Amino acid sequence: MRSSFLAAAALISCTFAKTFEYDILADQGFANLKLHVSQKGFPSPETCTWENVAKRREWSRLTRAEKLDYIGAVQCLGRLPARTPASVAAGARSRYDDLVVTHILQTYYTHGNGNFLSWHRYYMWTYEQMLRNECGYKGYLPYYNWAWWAEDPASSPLLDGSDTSISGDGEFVPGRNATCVPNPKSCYQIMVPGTGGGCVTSGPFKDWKVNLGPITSRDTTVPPNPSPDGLGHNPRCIKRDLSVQSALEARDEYITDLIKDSANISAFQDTFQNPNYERLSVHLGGHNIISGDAGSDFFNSPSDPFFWFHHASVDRTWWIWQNQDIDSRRFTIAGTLTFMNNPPTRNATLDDIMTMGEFVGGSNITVANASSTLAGPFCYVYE
Ligand SMILES: *[C@@H]1O[C@H](CO)[C@@H](O)[C@H](O)[C@H]1NC(C)=O
Ligand SMILES: *[C@@H]1O[C@H](CO)[C@@H](O)[C@H](O)[C@H]1NC(C)=O
Ligand SMILES: *[C@@H]1O[C@H](CO)[C@@H](O)[C@H](O)[C@H]1NC(C)=O
Ligand SMILES: *[C@@H]1O[C@H](CO)[C@@H](O)[C@H](O)[C@H]1NC(C)=O
Ligand SMILES: *[C@@H]1O[C@H](CO)[C@@H](O)[C@H](O)[C@H]1NC(C)=O
Ligand SMILES: [Cu+2]
Repeated sequence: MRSSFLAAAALISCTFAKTFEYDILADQGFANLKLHVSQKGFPSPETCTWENVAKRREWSRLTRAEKLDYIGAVQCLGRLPARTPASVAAGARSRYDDLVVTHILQTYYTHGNGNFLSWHRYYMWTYEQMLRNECGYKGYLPYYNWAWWAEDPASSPLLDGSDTSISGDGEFVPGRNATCVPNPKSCYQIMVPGTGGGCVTSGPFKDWKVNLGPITSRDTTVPPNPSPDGLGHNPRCIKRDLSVQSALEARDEYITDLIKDSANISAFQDTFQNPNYERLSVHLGGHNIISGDAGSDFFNSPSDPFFWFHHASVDRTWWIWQNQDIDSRRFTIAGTLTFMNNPPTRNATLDDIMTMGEFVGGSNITVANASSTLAGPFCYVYE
């Protein structure tokens, strides 16, 4: 049987005439995972084996029908009523918004801390389950491979503005200033304006309503939220400002360095997330590929459907890193409970409970439950 790597390399080489080291690491990692399972068994053999494992694929590898199925399911979440009561978030108008609210409410306890990777693994999976169980989606969570499109994200099938994209760039707004990332107080990188700046004008999400935020958007032209916590109703278009500068911060070389040079979970999660004067970090680089209103907002980023494609790649990158050395990288944790340990909190543990909140629903899981994509509630791999 031809290995998936050879098949993938052949496909990639005819599409791009280029092989990405990131994908080679992914394939080596997957081979390690298969060997590990053949020697030591599946982590949860009663619920997850190669017979039923889901395969998450890059958007460009979905057929037209699969893309339309996905897009329709996201729009369905955008139409279904919210379960979050107005007393919690008056701006939550859809089932999709329930997910945004839980991210906003938990931002300080799920980023720059011990459960960033595990909580987002669980969050991505929860969204995937909602698409499937509440909106009839037949496929699995697709991702956006940063490395493939780093030189020109607008040419990616995800962001090209076609009817099988998630809409593309915003309308070009001239005369804008550069802005600091992550913010003017910590100006690690000066981001020049991208090629958009206004509302998306074509594709399936041109009429989508962003209801919540802004909270910490770099786009200061967005009308403020009626509520200071950003949870009030503030309906508006999706604004994007595609940025090659940011996309290049998540290029093959940088992702590969992140995976290869991070000897432990502490180095991996910190290098992944923390900007410095040399590099924006792959996590921030990926978010700011679309920049704009929601795209640059630490709290409200899930309001733009690009979020899920980016964070599926965050999860894939963690999966690749774990697969390089499964025995030592599965049950490992570093960091505290709070963002940059502010305010100071105890160290996170594998027994900590993570929640999607009462209104998204689903059962709580522990950090340990999220230590493998073949264990806990999960059963998937990345192709
Ligand atoms: C750009 O920055 C200059 C100098 O700070 C300021 O005067 C101007 O109003 C800014 N323009 C925009 C569109 O924000
Ligand atoms: C983690 O690895 C980094 C290098 O990637 C190293 O500098 C650091 O000392 C290690 N930390 C621990 C706690 O082992
Ligand atoms: C928390 O973790 C750090 C880094 O691993 C360690 O140095 C420290 O002793 C831990 N604190 C407690 C209270 O266990
Ligand atoms: C889930 O965890 C949250 C926060 O720890 C807690 O408030 C809630 O009661 C838990 N839900 C269930 C069903 O155990
Ligand atoms: C999570 O881990 C706990 C403790 O090991 C276990 O009892 C529970 O079944 C796990 N949950 C899932 C969904 O696998
Ligand atoms: Cu997040």
